[in-house]
Amino acid sequence: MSAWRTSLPQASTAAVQVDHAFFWVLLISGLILFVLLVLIVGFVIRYRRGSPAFRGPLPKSFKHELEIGWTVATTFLAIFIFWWFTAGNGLPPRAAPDQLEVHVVAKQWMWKTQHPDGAREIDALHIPVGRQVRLVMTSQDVIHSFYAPAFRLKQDVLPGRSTELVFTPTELGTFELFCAEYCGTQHSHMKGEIMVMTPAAYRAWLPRQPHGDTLAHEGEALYARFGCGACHAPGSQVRAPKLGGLYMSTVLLRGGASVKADDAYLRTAILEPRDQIASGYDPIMPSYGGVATASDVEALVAYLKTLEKGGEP
Ligand code: HEC
Ligand SMILES: [Cu+2]
Repeated sequence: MSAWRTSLPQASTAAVQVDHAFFWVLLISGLILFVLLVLIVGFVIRYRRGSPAFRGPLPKSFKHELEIGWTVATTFLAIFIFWWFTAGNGLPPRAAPDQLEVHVVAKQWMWKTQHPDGAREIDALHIPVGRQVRLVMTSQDVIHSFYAPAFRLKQDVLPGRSTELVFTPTELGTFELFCAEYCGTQHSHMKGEIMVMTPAAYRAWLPRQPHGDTLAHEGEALYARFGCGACHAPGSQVRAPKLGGLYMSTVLLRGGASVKADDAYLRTAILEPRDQIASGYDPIMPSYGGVATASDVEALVAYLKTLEKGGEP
């Protein structure tokens, strides 16, 4: 939209949509405000003290249809605006095939990010322009909020749960990242930078970063440390489902319902196994909610996602 420019850069596809919607809602609200103001001023003048204007019961010619009409019309207008925001801007965009998944862990008082190949950053996020990014975020302590105004992104980051943001950066440059949820004394210092680079610069940048282990690798070690294999290994004495090829398959649950084993399902299966019990198995899996940290769970999920059918751990 060229007619509407804020002082903030519009650095993502979402930014354009948000500004567009904001502009129209502002315009509609402004028009309604204007009409009301004109009426108020008009009535104030017309019915001022001492004016001879008629003050008795409503004149016969007044149509109730008029009153019903504007009430219904503005109600539908409000519902339309609600629908417009939720349908257009509330849902995450479709996943692109080359989507870049970056894991974000917030803690008092920093942002830690990790790229798919294990590259790690603190208070910084480098991403290539034009490629869809999916941030999978969780907190190690209290509630934080990932807030990047130039991209019109804001999402709470919660302990024990993960939340996501999907966006496509469209402009090169360095943009601000804030925490938008009061999270302790250093909250206002919990800032970072989002650097949008050309794809070539990103490819060159990646290998020069300090690399942690890749998430999946880390998850494999945790899988051993937590003893998941004691039940899930093919030779185990305990009856537990095989985890190879589980990701994105359809799981039949006790009670007859079925669910797609997406990221959220895997996370819940580890944190709250009793929430959704696989059909044909006893609910004997212990909850790892108190044992595994937020980043442990992300690593375990990343590992489970790499397991192919038949390739049991
Ligand atoms: C004491 C045995 C036991 C241990 C230890 C155990 N599990 Fe489980 N797990 C089960 C059983 C039994 C089920 C099936 C019932 C259910 O859904 O809770 C299950 C279900 C699951 C599921 C869902 C599978 C499906 O087909 O829907 C996942 C994912 C999973 N476990 C991962 C893990 C991970 C990761 C660990 C280690 C951190 C682990 N489990 C440790 C017994 C265990
Ligand atoms: Cu914070």
